[in-house]
Amino acid sequence: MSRLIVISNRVQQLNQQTGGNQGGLAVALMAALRERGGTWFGWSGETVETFTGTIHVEHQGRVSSAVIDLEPQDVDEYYNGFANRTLWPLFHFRLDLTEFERDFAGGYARVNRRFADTVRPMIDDDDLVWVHDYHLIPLGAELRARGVGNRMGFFLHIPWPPSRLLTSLPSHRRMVETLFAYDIVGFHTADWLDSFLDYVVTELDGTLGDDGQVTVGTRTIRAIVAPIGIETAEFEAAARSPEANFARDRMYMSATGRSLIVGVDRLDYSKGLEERFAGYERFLSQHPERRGLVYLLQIAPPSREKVDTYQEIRGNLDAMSGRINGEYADIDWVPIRYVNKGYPRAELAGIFRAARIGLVTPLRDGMNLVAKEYVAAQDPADPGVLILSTFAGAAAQLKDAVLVNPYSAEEMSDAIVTALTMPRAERIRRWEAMIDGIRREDVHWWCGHFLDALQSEPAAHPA
Ligand code: GDG
Repeated sequence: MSRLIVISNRVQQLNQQTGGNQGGLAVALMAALRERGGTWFGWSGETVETFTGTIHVEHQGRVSSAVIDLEPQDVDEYYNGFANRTLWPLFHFRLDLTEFERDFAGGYARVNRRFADTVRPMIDDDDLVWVHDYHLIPLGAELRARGVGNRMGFFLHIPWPPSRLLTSLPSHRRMVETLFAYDIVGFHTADWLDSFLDYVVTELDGTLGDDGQVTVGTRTIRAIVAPIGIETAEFEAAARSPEANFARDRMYMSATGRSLIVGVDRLDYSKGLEERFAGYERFLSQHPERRGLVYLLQIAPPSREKVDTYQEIRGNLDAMSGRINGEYADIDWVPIRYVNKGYPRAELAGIFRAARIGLVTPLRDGMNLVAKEYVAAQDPADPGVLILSTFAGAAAQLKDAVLVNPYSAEEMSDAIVTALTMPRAERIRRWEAMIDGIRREDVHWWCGHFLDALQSEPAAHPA
């Protein structure tokens, strides 16, 4: 098996494998690296006044991490700028929130060059290079320019937007063309892949061949669907651990017989939290007979706090939860428990297990791992119900969830009633249908699927 070089914006610390607010990407990639051995390269999260290119390396068994510090201007323009103020909103269909600044694009290009310069000497001839996500789209082209002939793959963890939205990005053609430096480009769903292919045909005059082949000019790459999974076995076990049982009992005791509805999301506008609160409020207003019998626990650890829109959404959610609680709470009942901090994974698993409903309603999401984790944590004999947005990539696989349009407060309210009144036999039938796929296509399957595709490409780039 070839060694693996994973390159992503941030790198998971080797000694911190559980707990904290770990993104889905981190959980998935650490599992892949432990399996194959290799290096994970990225930004340390730290800044230095002047960029030096010094690499800080740590080893643990067959896995090492290698990180570099960036300049404050890099962080402003590349990370908070182009990645999180331009590409993230644009790729989540939020043109209204997308900021177009030349400085952002310049900083993005500069940091991709800095990544390429520093990681280049760490790449041996036989290594597979796997680049992750929207922060690093042009990195493959920068590495080719530095003589890297290795097989290189790119995986996009977020949606690919419709062509008509993407063309609003001033440098869209140049950016998408750089993807043709890779050998394999992967997406979570057929929808995101189709949007990519549509762009390539309409904007780059590309042609499509068999088996996912896409040609632009003289370059042919393969574009594939590889839906990410979770560490299912580990999460199922975590949900039965003493920590999980403790968290579950804590929930039961504080709930005094009420049904728990749970949401767990990074505080991000793509997760549809305001719409979720509005849907829950609709449920409370339309079903007075059910008030006092349920409560919503929304766990939302803050993220990207340097970006204004993230501060705004936090303010809006504080106001909404305060208003809804003010309107509907009673002396012994609060309808929304809204918590702005993260919990260790095992505790989260216990909370999921205690919840009668998992409410996962992003407005747009590449995949959404929380949906899969909620299902994996359930008691097979008495599982809860997953309410899932049709706009999450996960909806393509989890067809036995109660699917909703997250923009519709009425649909969300109806779905909550459907879930609360669903007979146990139907809950078990739906759960069995979902857990089956979540077990089969777990994160190890995902890595294998992507890396097999990459490994089987002919090395078409002699250095
Ligand atoms: C991006 C894409 C795609 C959350 N709160 C806590 C906590 N989490 C964990 C969850 C889950 C992960 O973070 C979030 O993953 P998601 O997939 O839901 O969302 P993003 O962070 O936006 O991830 C997404 C993903 O990449 C992978 O490709 O699915 O579409 O946007 O694992 O459990 N973990 C802990 N405490 C928390 O409070 N320990």
